[in-house]
Amino acid sequence: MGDRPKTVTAAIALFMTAGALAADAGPIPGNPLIEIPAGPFVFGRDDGPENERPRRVVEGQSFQINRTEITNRQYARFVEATGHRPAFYAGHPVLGLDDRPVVGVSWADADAFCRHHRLTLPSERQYERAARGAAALAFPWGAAPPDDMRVNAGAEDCCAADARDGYPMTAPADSFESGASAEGVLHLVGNVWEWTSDVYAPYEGNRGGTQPGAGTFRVLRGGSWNSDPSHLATTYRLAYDPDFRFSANGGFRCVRSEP
Ligand SMILES: [Ca+2]
Ligand SMILES: [Ca+2]
Repeated sequence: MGDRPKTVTAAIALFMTAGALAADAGPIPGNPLIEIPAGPFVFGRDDGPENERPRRVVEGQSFQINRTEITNRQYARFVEATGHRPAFYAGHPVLGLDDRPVVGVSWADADAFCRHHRLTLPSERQYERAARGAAALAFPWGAAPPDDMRVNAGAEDCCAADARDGYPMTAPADSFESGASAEGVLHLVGNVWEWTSDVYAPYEGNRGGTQPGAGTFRVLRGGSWNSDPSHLATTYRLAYDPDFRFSANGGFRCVRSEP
């Protein structure tokens, strides 16, 4: 028992060192890029909605992903530097706060932001690797179902806001540390849906037939502040009109991929 505190201290110090080594300040001030190592991971699943099938193991390349969703402060700097149109909710008393994830952006707005920083939107595969880890976790933090400490979510029934987690709408992008992924990425589930680079289509090997929106819509991932538990999943695919920029619950983050 006598040396137990020492062991605990050593374990915490090691974890912090590993975290520091894996982060790169990146091109967006205040939003470091977190290294996601190469290796096999599970993509898709067979026990959920038809469009998430089939489950298969794929070989992942290493990449880096923003630690947090892009914030209003970060998006405003991009608007100022480029003259790009502001986010639709930039002036909203809650949704427009500096530290909250930017919402009210089309797919092209999000893509332009990432490209301005010589980054791209994550592919569905990159999102899923970052969110599920190498061990096909059900959630970024593990197997336990979402709770008020880990996720900024909505009500149990579909599509209503809920403040039991402390936030009726968006929460600061840098919050809910206990919901972080193994690599330390925040809000991969909940807070705001996140645009991916992928055009919506059935997965390779899917036998479900035609899916509405395939070939034209883009995919959002992760659920948001007004999502119920069925949408707060690392595999759920939301196909959406890429030109729609009026969603108060949709944002994004960026990645840097290997050349
Ligand atoms: Ca909430
Ligand atoms: Ca999110």
